[in-house]
Amino acid sequence: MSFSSDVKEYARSLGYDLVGFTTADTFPLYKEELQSRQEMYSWATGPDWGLAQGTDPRNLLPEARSVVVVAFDYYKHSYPPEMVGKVGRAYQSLGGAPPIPIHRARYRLLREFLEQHGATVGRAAVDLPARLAGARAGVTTYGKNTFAFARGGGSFLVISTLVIDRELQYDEPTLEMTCLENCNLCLEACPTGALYEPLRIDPRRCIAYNTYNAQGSWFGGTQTVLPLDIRERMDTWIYGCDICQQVCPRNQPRLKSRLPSNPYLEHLAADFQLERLVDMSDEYFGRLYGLLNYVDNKRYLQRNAAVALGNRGNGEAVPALTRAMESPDEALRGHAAWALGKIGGATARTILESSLARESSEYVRDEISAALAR
Ligand code: B12
Ligand code: SF4
Ligand code: SF4
Repeated sequence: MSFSSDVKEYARSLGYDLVGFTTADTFPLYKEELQSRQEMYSWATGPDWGLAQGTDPRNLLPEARSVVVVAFDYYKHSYPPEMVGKVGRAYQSLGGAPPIPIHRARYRLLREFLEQHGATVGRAAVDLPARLAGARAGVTTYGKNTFAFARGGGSFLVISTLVIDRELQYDEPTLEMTCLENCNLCLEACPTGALYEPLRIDPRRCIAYNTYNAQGSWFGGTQTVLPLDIRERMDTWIYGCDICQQVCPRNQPRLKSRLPSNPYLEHLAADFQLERLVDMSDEYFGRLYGLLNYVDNKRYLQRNAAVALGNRGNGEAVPALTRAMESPDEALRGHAAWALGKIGGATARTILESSLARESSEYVRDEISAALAR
């Protein structure tokens, strides 16, 4: 067997569903996209989050010759209803992106295999354009929602890339959009208008971005207060968003199939409640951190959970939000006030009024006043 087929065989034995190879040539389309939408991606192209570096695999390995692209289908088990609509499945998935230990281990094994066979592997290639690399390596095509789709399949994939200094037998690129004729369901369903035209998203309006773009997050953001128009549209998402995938006809076979449950997720789901998240202890945050680790501070998840409770609009949330109004964290108090205003009713109003009487933060006072004026 050749080195190329050995690599494919080994990657499949590790559980990867798709494997393909492309050259280490630059990605001009990617450069063009990032340059033409600089204001949308400025948060991701600076020194903290160097997407722009990904336009050239040689930035990861000067002697790069090839890119190995692997994709893992994370929809092989069902997802607990308690967490669906709140946490994106990619994050719930134990096969998710590298920070999740099982995926990191799989990725490390593939890297070691390549090295043991004489290849030099570039630094962890998180910054290569995974979707474009997937299309160039013949592994995936595009949907209007910007997602990479498996050929003839769905988009519930996480994609990883490894840059190496060896030549491989390259696959035929599949750089095409394979949407159903006249379908625009994803664009119509995106609640914030983030998907503003086929194949283009303004990340700053994406619910996913807003849930974890925060100070200290991997996403290099600085946002603590969620924009009001985004809050209204976040529904109950506290980490990620799957809407533009959920509505896609090409994902329906998987969404509707009866799949085995995942015992670990079921275990987490048993006490996964928005009320509990608003109030969460450090110990509980530690348990969730394995899945929700873009933010390094529980306050952002607490804030998101408060917004989600407001959007759920159920009066049962008032006690948890009342406790949140006593938190030392201004951002949490401000978003809890917004949520109480959204829920409305006499009890919520009384809590808001008494909170206003003792509140010293100008920002929180403004949030409370706006909530009372609803
Ligand atoms: C930054 C980022 C985000 C940002 C911005 C997303 C974005 N689309 O730019 C935010 C925080 C919003 C985000 C959210 C999510 N992300 Co994200 N994200 C990334 C990251 C790190 C870079 C994405 C990127 O390159 N953006 C730059 C823009 C320019 O690229 P693009 O949107 O893909 O645009 C493409 C099209 O315009 C296309 N194109 C342009 N013209 C033409 C013409 C033709 C003919 C064709 C065919 C194509 C084409 O080329 C561009 C390059 O791919 C990648 C990992 C990586 N290193 O690649 C993961 C990644 C894209 N994310 C992923 C996931 C799972 C998500 C979420 C679903 C998570 C969740 N549940 O909430 C959401 C989905 C949001 C969405 N609709 O994309 C997966 C997607 C897997 C897949 N099947 O596609 C990736 C690949 C991570 C991974 N390792 O698997 N993400
Ligand atoms: S993930 Fe949600 S908010 Fe982001 S583009 Fe898709 S539907 Fe819109
Ligand atoms: S919902 Fe329709 S338009 Fe959007 S990605 Fe799926 S097939 Fe394409």
